[in-house]
Amino acid sequence: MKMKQHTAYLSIGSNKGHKKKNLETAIRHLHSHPHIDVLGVSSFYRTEPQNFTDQDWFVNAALKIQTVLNPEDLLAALKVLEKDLDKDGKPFRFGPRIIDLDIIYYDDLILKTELLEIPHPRMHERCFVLIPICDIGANAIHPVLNCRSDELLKKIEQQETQKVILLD
Ligand code: PH2
Ligand code: MG
Ligand code: MG
Repeated sequence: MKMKQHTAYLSIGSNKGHKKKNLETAIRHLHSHPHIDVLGVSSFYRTEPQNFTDQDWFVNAALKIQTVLNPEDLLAALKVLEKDLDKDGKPFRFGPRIIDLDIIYYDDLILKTELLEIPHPRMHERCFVLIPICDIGANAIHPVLNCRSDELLKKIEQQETQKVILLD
């Protein structure tokens, strides 16, 4: 039986160790995952830390994937990968980490449980998420705000002072 395929957008970030290499390693692992196809990878950006600002800058990117996994199983797969690449884990919420993988969109699903919220609850305030998302999914619709991703970015671009610099 053929399982239904879903399209999801992920945000990926690292601010510990060799950040660019960490992203590349995580993307390689995702490519070899039996239930995940990586359809698109954005440019990489050097980004100023948000929330907890007294830490190293991040390298951030976004991924478009196709998967037969349901949202909870996809989250579990991403957590396994985060753990595999970072045995120590992050020291505290929003703190430094080798790899962070977040689900931004999953089809046009709206979901809020104790474990998981989709779309990601802070994505529309974050240039470090929206700029990479727009590289690969400018027309992806935010199902709660009912708005294209490039429109979300336009709304915050003017007031948002966060620095996001294209990595060469
Ligand atoms: N992730 C956070 C908190 N702050 N700042 C940047 N620039 N990039 C991130 O990926 C990031 C952050 C929590 O996951
Ligand atoms: Mg995160
Ligand atoms: Mg996370």
